[in-house]
Amino acid sequence: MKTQDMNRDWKATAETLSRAVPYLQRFDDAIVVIKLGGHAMASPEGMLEFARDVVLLRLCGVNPVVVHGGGPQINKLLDKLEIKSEFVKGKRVTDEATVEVVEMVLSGTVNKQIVQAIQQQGGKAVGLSGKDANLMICEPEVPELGLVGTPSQMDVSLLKLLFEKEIIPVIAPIGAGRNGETFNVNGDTAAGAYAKALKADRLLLLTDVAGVKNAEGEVLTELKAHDIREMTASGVIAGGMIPKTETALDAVEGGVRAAVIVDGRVPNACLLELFTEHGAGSMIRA
Ligand code: X2W
Repeated sequence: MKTQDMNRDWKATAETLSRAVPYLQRFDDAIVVIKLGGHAMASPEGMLEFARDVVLLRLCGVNPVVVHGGGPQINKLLDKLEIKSEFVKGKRVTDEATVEVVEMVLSGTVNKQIVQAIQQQGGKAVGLSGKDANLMICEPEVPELGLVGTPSQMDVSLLKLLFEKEIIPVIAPIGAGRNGETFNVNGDTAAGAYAKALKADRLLLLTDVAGVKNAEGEVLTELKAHDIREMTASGVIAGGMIPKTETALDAVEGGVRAAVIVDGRVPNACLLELFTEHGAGSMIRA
């Protein structure tokens, strides 16, 4: 690079940082719950970038909480073990044999990959599931789904201790049952439950789509709860977007300041969403 170009580059970096000051102030000590889906973890470069963004958030005084999924990773091991699996309305029907694999993959492999990636970027992370310190107690959701849990009691006191020590919690969506059961919880549902229990400033649901679209196919950057209801009733919001918008709605009506369906394919999506006027998806407020 020529010296002149390099100067321009550094100047742009300095200007970007300077323009971020009001956002850095707004999010100082804020709690931001980030849902990272299993698809987003497929590329090592994507993981590295995500981990670096989370470390930067922590350095900027934000308290990030990562709640992850791992659907594709679970499918892979179930296939290898020749255990058949089916989904009803986006949720995996989970029997005893399946939940054993789900916990192994989520709490074992996936959780530790994220913890390690964050630490490779210089952060300090701790891997947990809902079973640790009674974080998330669940009840069975509906009998047809077997061991799929719905969060019924949250205890986030451990997370607050971790914030004080500037440690980043990375949480697998597994819940404990009152009778010793292990529950498989949808990753979005779990992220929403943690965000509500923490009264988070933001819930960021990272996805692989551009955001919530209107009937004309345009991405809407800001929506109110009633917009979501109308668009769902009229069928404009459909398919895989429904669980995301439902989680977002439930979160903002449960005390989360705003939920954002973020396009995780955009580079540095979390930073773009929190620290620039631009944003990177659809923001939902009560
Ligand atoms: C999910 C948990 C993982 C998850 C499952 O078994 O696949 C239920 O369906 P993604 O990557 O976010 O889809 N649980 C009940 O949510 O993963």
